[in-house]
Amino acid sequence: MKKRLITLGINTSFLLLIGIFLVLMSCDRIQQQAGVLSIPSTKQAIATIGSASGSSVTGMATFTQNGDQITLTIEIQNASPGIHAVHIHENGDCSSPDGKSAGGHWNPTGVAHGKWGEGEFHLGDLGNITVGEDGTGGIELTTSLWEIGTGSDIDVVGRGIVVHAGADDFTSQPSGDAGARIGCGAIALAE
Ligand SMILES: [Cu+2]
Ligand SMILES: [Zn+2]
Repeated sequence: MKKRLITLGINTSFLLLIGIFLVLMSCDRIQQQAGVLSIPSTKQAIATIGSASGSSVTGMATFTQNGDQITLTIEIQNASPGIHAVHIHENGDCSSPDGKSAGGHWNPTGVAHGKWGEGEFHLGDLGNITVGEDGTGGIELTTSLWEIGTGSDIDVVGRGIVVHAGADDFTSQPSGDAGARIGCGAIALAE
């Protein structure tokens, strides 16, 4: 009698294990099917903004792709209250203390400097950030004019984000007369 009970116990456990195994298998299959059906994973690029020209500016720029739209969010801290120009510059190189290693404005379409969305403007002409009394500020921009990680002329990866001491007047050539470079960050593909 006791032996029969043990056998029954083993059989039940065995069936239970098979059951769990089958449930796990089907979950895995559902996940695989969902993977095939879902839209391609969103690509992201980031730049950590560090100080330049003796400032104490810090910040973060995040590019997130959704279909053919890329949304850029920039947040800065420890900046002087007021208006500060921010651009994408040619080089993701912030090695020089004055930020000049980032080169000029990123301008793959070869047009004049200007205001984003109005007439001619560089693809790096992001505009101005208004910084409050607490030293923080930011901008958000969504566009289909850039790409992330494609290696094309309009790929933002490998470029640099530069924050300036002054405002961009949107008319002075070639860079809006925005003054010294007080923040700089290289744009890299996020893992
Ligand atoms: Cu600039
Ligand atoms: Zn420009």
